[in-house]
Amino acid sequence: GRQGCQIDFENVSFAYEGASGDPVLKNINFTCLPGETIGIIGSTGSGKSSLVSLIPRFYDTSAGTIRVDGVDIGKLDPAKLRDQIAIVPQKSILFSGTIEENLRWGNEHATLDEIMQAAKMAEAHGFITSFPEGYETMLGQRGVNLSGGQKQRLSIARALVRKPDVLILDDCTSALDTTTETNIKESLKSFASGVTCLLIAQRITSVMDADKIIVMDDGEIVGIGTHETLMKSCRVYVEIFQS
Ligand code: DUT
Repeated sequence: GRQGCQIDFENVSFAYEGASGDPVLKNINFTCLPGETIGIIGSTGSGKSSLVSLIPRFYDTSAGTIRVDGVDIGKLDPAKLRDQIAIVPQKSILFSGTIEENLRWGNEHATLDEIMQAAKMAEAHGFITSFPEGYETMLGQRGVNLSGGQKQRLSIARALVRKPDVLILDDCTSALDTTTETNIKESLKSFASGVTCLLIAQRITSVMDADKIIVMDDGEIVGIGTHETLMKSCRVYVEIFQS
């Protein structure tokens, strides 16, 4: 089992190569403790996906430092770093093959038992076993048609099969009802010894019970705190709440 990492952003700025104008991220500072769940909220284009894409070094910062368990990620072996971090993207990427094959992708050594464990946590085991062929069910052109929410749950399960220290969910619970979403979050709390989780969301209800919520606006953090604190102190957060 894995522990969950501490993540520190220190004065991080970032601009996409070749892009003119303002950086996409400006002077980002925050700490995420091992096992914490951090919500990230903000309008479209505010920089949420860009921020999390820096953690596995899909891009390098323009300025500032990101540390994982105290070590500058610029000094870490990228392959090792990426092995610790699982990102579930906005659009799930499933391929033609069985559900089991899709869930094993990224961790070839996973046993069927581990795969089922992950699927249970992601609230996917129920609908998978309702198919006559269960985990052998084919996906893709000649396979079953899955709903958006079912695809999202398979993507989350696939990430959990990897047993990451850091789990990043990039707005991938939008097609789930709130009960399913809540059940998944409850399971994550008991996952291994506690994964560090960054949860990007559109809805306040998706993040309101996080340990901390980061509010992004135009590339900047305009608020960090619990739901209660932000409701009292962060205009942008209240606007999202009311919209
Ligand atoms: N951007 C690029 N190149 C990319 C990705 C994004 O120039 O490859 C720009 C678009 C936007 C800014 O970066 O002006 C921030 O985008 P990001 O996707 O990080 O914002 P978001 O908060 O995640 O938006 P959304 O909620 O729509 O996913």
